[in-house]
Amino acid sequence: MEKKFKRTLVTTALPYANGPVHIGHLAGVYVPADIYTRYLRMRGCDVIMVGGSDEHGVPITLRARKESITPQQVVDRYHTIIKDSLEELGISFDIYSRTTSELHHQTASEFFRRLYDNGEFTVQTALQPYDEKTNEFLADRYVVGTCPRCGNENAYGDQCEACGSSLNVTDLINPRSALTGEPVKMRETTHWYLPLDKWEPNLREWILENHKEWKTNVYGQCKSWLDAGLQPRAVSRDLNWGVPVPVEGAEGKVLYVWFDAPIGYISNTKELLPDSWEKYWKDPESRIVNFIGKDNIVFHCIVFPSMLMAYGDNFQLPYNVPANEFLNLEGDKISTSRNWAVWLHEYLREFPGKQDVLRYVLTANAPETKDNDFTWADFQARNNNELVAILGNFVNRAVVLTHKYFGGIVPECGELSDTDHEIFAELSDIKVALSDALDSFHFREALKQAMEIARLGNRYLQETEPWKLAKTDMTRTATILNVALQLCANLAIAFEPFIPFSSARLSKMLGLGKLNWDMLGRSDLVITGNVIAPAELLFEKIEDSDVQTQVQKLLDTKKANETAAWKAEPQADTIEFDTFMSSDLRVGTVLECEKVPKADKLLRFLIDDGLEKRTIVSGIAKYYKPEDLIGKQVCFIANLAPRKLKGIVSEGMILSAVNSDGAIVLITPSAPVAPGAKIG
Ligand code: B3M
Ligand code: ZN
Repeated sequence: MEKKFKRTLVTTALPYANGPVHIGHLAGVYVPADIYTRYLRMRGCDVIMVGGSDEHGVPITLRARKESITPQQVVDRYHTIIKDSLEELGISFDIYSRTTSELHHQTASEFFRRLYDNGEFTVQTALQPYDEKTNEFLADRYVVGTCPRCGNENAYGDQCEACGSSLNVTDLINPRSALTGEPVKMRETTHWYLPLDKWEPNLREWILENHKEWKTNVYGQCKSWLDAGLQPRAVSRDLNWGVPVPVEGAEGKVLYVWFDAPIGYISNTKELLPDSWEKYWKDPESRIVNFIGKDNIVFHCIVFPSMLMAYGDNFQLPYNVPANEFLNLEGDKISTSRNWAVWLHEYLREFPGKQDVLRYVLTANAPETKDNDFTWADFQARNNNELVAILGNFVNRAVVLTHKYFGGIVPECGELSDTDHEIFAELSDIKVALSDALDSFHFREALKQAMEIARLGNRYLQETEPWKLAKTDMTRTATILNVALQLCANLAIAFEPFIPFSSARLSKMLGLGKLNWDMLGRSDLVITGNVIAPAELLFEKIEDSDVQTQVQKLLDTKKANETAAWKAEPQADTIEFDTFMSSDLRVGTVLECEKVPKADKLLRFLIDDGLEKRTIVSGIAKYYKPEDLIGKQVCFIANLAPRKLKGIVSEGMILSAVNSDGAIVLITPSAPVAPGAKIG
């Protein structure tokens, strides 16, 4: 028998406020957390969901430098975008706060101070890169140099973005400061370390012995960390953005962002419930569930629990950490810096009123056990073939038929047939499977079960054919439509955690009051004699053109990235002036231009060069239409030895430039000049 809990605290990973949130964040964290919380609310549980923006850390300072604004301005901007867009998606936070709040600074500061006073930290001195021009220590990200693996000259101190290797500052060849370009010097600095090794036996017992039921990806990662042996971890940094280390002599040092961020869960709870927050954290009858992505597992299962144990005072460790894997986008890793993402705030603008479609697709395709791929084709297919064709279609048929045969009044349910009994028996099986799946954090499975109710409904109408019976047996027709409407009401309940906007519309259409989970499975939810609203479509088809627009947007991003990654070639060896002067460059006017047969790259030009006419063959056919070039002026090398191309003697070479995307662009004079004019 599962332990009963008095209350539940749901936490969601705090997104860095250095960019908006994208579908990866949603699928990994916010949508599953919201489903779980809504489900518990429907069950009448005492549950709160807390979240907020993670506003400290180096990435935010980097962004601020790049844009020449302050870190505070960066986080103000993104915190608002993130908060508003999550709210619009229906992520039903009880509080969404931020780590720059005064309460958080106080809470994190006090937390550190208690560990410090209790002697929970060790102090270590290490060498850290230093910029002597600006007189500051540099975070690894602030050091650039040559990657020892691939030779990229702009690799960061923690990672080379060209080849993907993770690096240490000391691996870089010629490390220099990203701020000033100065070569970095290594200087000694002192930091506080949390000896994770001290907590290893407790962690082993807590996770490896007592939480074998955790998701295998989470359990496995914890086990490999624990088996590798834990090391003390630095919890402070030399940085001027963050929670100052509350210890004398620690000027210029702040708490490491991963030390203060999880404390944010505590600060948020405190801010929400100033008088009763403690019971969510310290009562063994509370259960804490941390929704996170897989890259955050070590911090939530090893580091933060060690901090909580070091703090003592009855702080409870999480009941579960149902971390998800990653969601990719059209086959590529989602990346904020490469703008390879579907941004939530843009989606909301471009698909107004379609919050539920995104919620549905991200759940149906959630990366629960392995990385998954989001594609726009799948988005469209799931909307059109599942939401529209199965769920929307069933509800629409039931409501339309009720209007057609009973003027929109819920008809009376007569005696139930065997088929009707079977329907309700299946419904009650679905309820068990659906609830089990939700309790065990299997949201994809849960969604599938909810959809089973709509499939059941469609099958029921198909088998009973009330539109035929209506001609002969209105009593039976009434019963069938009553059953169908009861199924619709059950759908409103079952789908509420997943697609709350549609559930609310459906519930309103049927005139239902407040819904709760206990009602699921019942056959008397829609009241006989009540009038239901006219049918309105819950979902609409997504057209090819909508999807194409999105795909095109991604293609444009890809192209922009390739162009951005383009670098001019290194300069060629120096030549003497005379060498240059020996090439005879001129301007000519195009008299004729045509494609060279059987050579798809080549154009044949006839050029007026001021003396006579000359033929030049040039490989630019992919980029220009021949007829567009007639009459234009081009630049060419006049004294190049003639060569034969596809049987044509080419007397010179037309000058062009190869653009960053590989396209060829002709070089032309900025104003007309006399044919044969010399260039130099
Ligand atoms: N901001 C990392 C992330 O967004 C971090 C999570 C903090 S949760 C306490 O992946
Ligand atoms: Zn590299």
